[in-house]
Amino acid sequence: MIKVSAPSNIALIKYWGKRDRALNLPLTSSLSITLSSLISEATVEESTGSEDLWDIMGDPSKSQRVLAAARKDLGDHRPLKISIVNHFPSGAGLASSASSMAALALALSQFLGSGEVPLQQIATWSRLGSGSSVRSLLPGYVLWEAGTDPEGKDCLVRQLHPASHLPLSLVVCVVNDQPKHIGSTAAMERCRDTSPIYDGFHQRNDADLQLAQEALVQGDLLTLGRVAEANCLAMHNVMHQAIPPVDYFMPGTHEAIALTRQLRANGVPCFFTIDAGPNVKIFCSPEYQEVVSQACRALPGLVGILEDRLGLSYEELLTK
Ligand code: 2P0
Repeated sequence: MIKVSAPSNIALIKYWGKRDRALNLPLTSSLSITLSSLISEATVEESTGSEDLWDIMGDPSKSQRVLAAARKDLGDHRPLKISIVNHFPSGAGLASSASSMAALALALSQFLGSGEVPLQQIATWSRLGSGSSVRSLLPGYVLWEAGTDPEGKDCLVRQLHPASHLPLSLVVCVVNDQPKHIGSTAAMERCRDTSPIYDGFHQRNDADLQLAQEALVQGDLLTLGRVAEANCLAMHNVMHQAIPPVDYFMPGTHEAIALTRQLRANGVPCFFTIDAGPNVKIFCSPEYQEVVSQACRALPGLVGILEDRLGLSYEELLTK
């Protein structure tokens, strides 16, 4: 039996559109931070019956795509028993599909491939379950390159910097911990088909990504935070202009955005980002985590707060 865990990741420059749906290839590159404690755990063992047994929350189709890809590459078709547990709310825009698909792909690489499978190949399996999951395979600041190859040969994931380069803490304002009303894939497709600013969002990607990468090299959190906020709001504008609109925001979302701006005006350098859900992730240097978290506790529209940090090394990621 193999048990592997993988952390969630949060994009600072977002992935919001595919160039190939079947292969889950992104239109543009994205940049993320890999967390430490918001994790999913995948267990793989041989099934005693003649069919695969699944013990996972929700629809197994994403996991089945990951398993099919691993089996095809490794030629091992033994029936398996697979369970996946998310140690934080699932399907609520906290990237549980990213951590769970990354954990599953890693577990399969160990169980079926004896740990000998190259990272980019594991990423290919994981990507078929959830595009953004490839970024959870590496710690620190991670770049997922879109590439142009129709089969995705140059759609690669790589670490830009370890977490220690620019340590960050994260305070997640949980506005709603229930599964979202529309999944990411369907929401991206509605945006592609109906939002007049979908193409514009992807055209600005290069500039945002370059600015973010330069800011990272300089250790310039202010510039990184500003471009991350702008990129996040641009992505949500794309959604808000879709027909019908994809609107993940709730009253607590607006409260947390306003609080972040107010804290910043009061000298606390913190920044927000929001994914496909209403929950707001506020990031800051570790020394400001407590003041941010205290301020968030006073917001009436939240159902909870989660705290995490960047911090895993390669070794921790693989052994956690
Ligand atoms: C991201 N999100 O870059 C963006 C920002 C949500 C908002 O990647 O369709 O569940 O399975 O590839 O991986 C959501 O991602 O989507 C996502 P699919 P996935 O983090």
